[in-house]
Amino acid sequence: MELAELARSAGAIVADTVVQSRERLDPATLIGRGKLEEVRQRLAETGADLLIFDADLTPTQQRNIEARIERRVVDRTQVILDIFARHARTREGQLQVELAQLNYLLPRLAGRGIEMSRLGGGIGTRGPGETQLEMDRRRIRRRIRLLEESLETVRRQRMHRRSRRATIPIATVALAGYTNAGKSTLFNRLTQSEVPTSPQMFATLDPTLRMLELPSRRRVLLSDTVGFIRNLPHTLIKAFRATLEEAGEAALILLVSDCSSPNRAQQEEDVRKVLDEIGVLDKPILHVWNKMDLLTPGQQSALQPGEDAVSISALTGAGVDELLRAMDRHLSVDPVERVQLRFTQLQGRELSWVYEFGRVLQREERNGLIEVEAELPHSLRSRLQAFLTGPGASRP
Ligand SMILES: Nc1nc2c(ncn2[C@@H]2O[C@H](COP(=O)(O)OP(=O)(O)OP(=O)(O)O)[C@@H](O)[C@H]2O)c(=O)[nH]1
Ligand SMILES: [Mg+2]
Repeated sequence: MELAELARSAGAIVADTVVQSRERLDPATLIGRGKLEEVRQRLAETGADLLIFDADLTPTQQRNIEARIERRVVDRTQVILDIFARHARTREGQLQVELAQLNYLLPRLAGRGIEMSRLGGGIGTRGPGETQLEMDRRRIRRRIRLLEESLETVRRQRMHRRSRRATIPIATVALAGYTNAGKSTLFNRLTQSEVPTSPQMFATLDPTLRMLELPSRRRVLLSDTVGFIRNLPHTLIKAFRATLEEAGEAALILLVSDCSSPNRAQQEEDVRKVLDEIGVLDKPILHVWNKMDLLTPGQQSALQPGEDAVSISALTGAGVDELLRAMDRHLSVDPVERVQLRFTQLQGRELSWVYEFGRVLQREERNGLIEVEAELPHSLRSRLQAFLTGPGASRP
């Protein structure tokens, strides 16, 4: 069960699982009175000290249940926040997690206030609990504003870096997919990097970019980033918007899924929902069916990838060459073209772009001029319009 995996990734040991299917949910405690009693007994028997709900609880529900079972109660969002907090490494990641945590906490504080003011003062008086709470709340709001400002700065820096990147035209390919699908494993294989990978969920929080060369010799930037999950808590989408926006700048999205998972279709759908929410569903998407090695030969041959999908194993490397070729095909927004160019000795910067982002087929030096035949992505060709010679030189 997914919640059990989440709990383990957050460092919990799962003692027991209780399932309730109920048409009508109890507004006060979500699950019914009888079920709650059963849960209370199971907690006592197993000695568990924490109850995790696979749903989002309102602050009031959380308090009511805690009062009834006399144990700490957390909901799914809180578990995910905990995992994120464990895995945030960079300053930006830590700011984003803290912001999400405080936004989660704020309305919950209000609920506690009622209790505290009851404890603290009589009818009609503002008890010390209430005053304390107001102070806490004000402090938290101040901290939230500060975090939002810091993140806005980070976001501007990121945009700035992106626009600097854009002056050197190079397409970004973004990895997206459910948590644990194998994005980082694939990233490492393609770019010979060592981003940490792990069977725990949400191993990656911080976006990473690396250069990658495709079979056409075209270079792209590959980005690895945070994984998605069913009902990704909204506070997290909001906090991680800057990170997720990387996908928005991509020329191509690789939607990685674990084809050995019985929930593959559902997970893919969930990822599409988040992509839709951050407004990038109109980008070209190449589906990558990963973990093919876990399928039986029969299951493998039943896979029919088609034009928009490739089946691979990031672990063994099977299918990866085909994936690279497919990436080249899907980057049709910036196709590679063969051109002839002429530079003077003073135009070394532009010439170096040709070497860096294209493939030089031939080079000759004549009367102090450098003549080059090369294959270039269309975007770079447009920028080097003034240097084109030979056929098609005046074509835009
Ligand atoms: N058998 C098999 N295991 C794989 C394959 N690709 C990845 N894994 C394993 O799946 C687990 C998750 O891989 P990651 O690369 O960390 O997954 P991710 O998508 O980056 O996950 P998050 O960063 O948590 O979103 C790791 O234990 C990997 O070793 C594969 O092709 N075959
Ligand atoms: Mg990862």
